[in-house]
Formats: sequence, C-alpha cells, structure tokens
Amino acid sequence: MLANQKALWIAIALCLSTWAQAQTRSDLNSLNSPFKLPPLSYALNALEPVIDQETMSLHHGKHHQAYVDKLNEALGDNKLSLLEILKRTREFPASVRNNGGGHWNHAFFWTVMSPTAKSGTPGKKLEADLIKNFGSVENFKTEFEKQATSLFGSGWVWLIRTSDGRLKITTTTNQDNPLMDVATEPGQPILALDVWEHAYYVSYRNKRADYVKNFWKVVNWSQVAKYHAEK
Ligand code: MN3
Repeated sequence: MLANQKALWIAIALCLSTWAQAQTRSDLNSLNSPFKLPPLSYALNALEPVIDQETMSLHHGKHHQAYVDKLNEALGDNKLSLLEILKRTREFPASVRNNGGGHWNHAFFWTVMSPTAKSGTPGKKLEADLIKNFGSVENFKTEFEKQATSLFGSGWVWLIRTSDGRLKITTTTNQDNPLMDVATEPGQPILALDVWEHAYYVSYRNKRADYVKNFWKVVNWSQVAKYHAEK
C-alpha cells in the first residue's frame, strides 16, 4: 500500500515536472479531451511586482479553470485534441470556440512568463529574426505594445510565424487565436499577451499601457525562443 502510494506520487510529480518543462507548441496542441488545468511552473507570487499574486490566483485558478470546465462540458463525448478543436471551431457551438481558445491561450501564456530574474534575452536566432522582420528588438517591442494598447475591448496580442516564414504581430478578440480555422491572420504562435482586463486590473486598474510595458520584465525568452525554433 505504502509502496503503491509512493509510486503514485512519483508518477504525479513526473507528470507535473514534464508539463513544466515540456513546452513545445505541439505538446499543447496534442493534449486530448477531457482537458485539465495545467499547473504553473512557478509560484503564484513569482511574477510580482509585474503581475500580483491575487491576479495570478484568480486568472489561473478561476478564469482558466472555468475555460477548461466549460470546454469539457461543451464537448460532451467528443474526443478531440486541442488543435483539432481549434481547426474545427466552425463545426461547433460558440462555447467550444470561446473555451477551447481560452484553454489554449492561457496554457500557452503561462509558459511565456517566468520570474523576473530568469527572464533573460531572446537569444541569437530569435533576435536575428526579430531584427530581420522589425528592424530591431526595440522596434518589435514598440509595435507589440502599440497593438496591445490599441486593441479595443478584450483579446490577445501575438507574435506569430506566418506560413511564408515571416514574423508578424497580430491581435485577436475574445479568446480567438491564430491557430483557429476562423483566424483572419493565421500563424504559429511564438509569444502571447493577454490584454483582457482580468489580466491586469487588480494592480494596474485602467492603465493597460503600464501592464504591457512591464510585461517584458517577465517574458521567458528561453521558452519563447523554443516556440520560435519549432516549425
Ligand atoms: Mn485571461
């Protein structure tokens, strides 16, 4: 009994640590229903002062959990991978599009952030590609911030790779994302920022621009570089 329990805990710990390191886009895409809330790979207060603990607790534990629960409910007996859902949102009720996007977007978003001290730099390959596509890393950041602050209402800002290999900054409304069949600017996500008010209102109130500017302090560049390296 005790040995079994120990084995179980080791298995759980392995699953958790696998998720924490796993991160490739295809790992996320190939998750199958019924879906589960992925654990964070850092503490709820680890992103302070950029993102406060209360925001992280609500955002991960309540908002993201609700997307997962409602997605499972909406899918019923349909057994699909997350990518299959995103590619077929037209076939499903709006709740699948909204909550499927909500689950993918947040699961991705948590991984592109890390505690301040570890955030690092884009690395040579991503940096070179940013310079090629935007002129400089600073120009890229300025353009990303501009789109993040000018997006009306709730949505997301993305750095994507388009099918012709260019890097591009795009926005989506609500919980849509560039992988969806309904995306007007499709591409492979490399970086994402949630600009729904629930992502920043506790600390920043109506000052979205301050939240967006501070976001760079917690960007997990080594993970973003992994997404960039992935085709
Ligand atoms: Mn959110």
